[in-house]
Amino acid sequence: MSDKPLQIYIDGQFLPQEDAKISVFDHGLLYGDGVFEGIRFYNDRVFRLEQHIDRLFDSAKAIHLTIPATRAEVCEMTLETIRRNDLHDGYIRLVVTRGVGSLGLSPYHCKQASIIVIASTISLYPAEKYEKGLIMATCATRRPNHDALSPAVKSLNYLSNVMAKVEAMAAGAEEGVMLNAAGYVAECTGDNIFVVKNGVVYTPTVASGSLYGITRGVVMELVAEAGLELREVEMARYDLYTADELFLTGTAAEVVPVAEYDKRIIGSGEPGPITKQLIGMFRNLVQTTGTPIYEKAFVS
Ligand code: PXG
Repeated sequence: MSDKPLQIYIDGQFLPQEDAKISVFDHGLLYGDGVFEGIRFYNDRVFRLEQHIDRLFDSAKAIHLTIPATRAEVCEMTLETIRRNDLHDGYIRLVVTRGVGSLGLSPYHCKQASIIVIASTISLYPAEKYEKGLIMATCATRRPNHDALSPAVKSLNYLSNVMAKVEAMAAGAEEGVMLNAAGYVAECTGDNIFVVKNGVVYTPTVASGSLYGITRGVVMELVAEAGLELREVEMARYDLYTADELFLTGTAAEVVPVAEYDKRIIGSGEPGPITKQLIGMFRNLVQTTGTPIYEKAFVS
């Protein structure tokens, strides 16, 4: 990345990063009241932009938050933020906070939600992890139950994920598996999870407590394209321990193999053939599809 300060979009203005600030009375800060998206762009194209914007609006609707812009406008502010920073490959953090209110939980004192777009880069796992696989452990912290906070909402409340990440790292692992209240596998702290067993690909149902991951959806499409069978199931730790292959999906992580989980070596201990095939297909797709960032100016 260059030394030029990033231009950050906040509520209709582009500000240099040192001036890009929000109020201490914003309920996003006071209560984690808001929603967000993490989006990637590759080779001058934003990957699955519309799907991310749709999920953002769904998350907002679920928490009774009105985004003060249309979907098309949010797409355009995202693209314009990348253009203003003259970036070609990178990561977008799109945040909608409840906005400025009083010191009290009620969101009804917050006049208008704030929209923030940051276009930058993200540090992935080192390249070696895609060749060798990650080490994972089970976290003590559970995914929130559907009767607490819907695990499908991509909210600004990531404290349980942060605690789970701390637990995974304390166990000497790089990522952690989060279970639901019943003890079934939900997902990881910032990624969805997939198992390959006897040539069939499995992933936990969203009802198990996972996010509708955009990368999860893409990998489900790629599994079908590869002529493989995919099953969404309730999954226990046992199914992960005994998997032939295990891999994670996420916007930041992309598709990354797992080599070891709770001290059990997964499969042969090396990324398996189906994982490798899906990584190849995914890399090809992100480089060749997506919403163009810079071509729009030429459309009459
Ligand atoms: N589950 C959770 C809890 C997530 O936060 C995913 C699954 C994967 O979803 P997508 O749509 O990205 O395929 C996520 C998203 C990070 C980081 O710094 C990770 C996410 C979001 C923001 C930051 O690792 N993961």
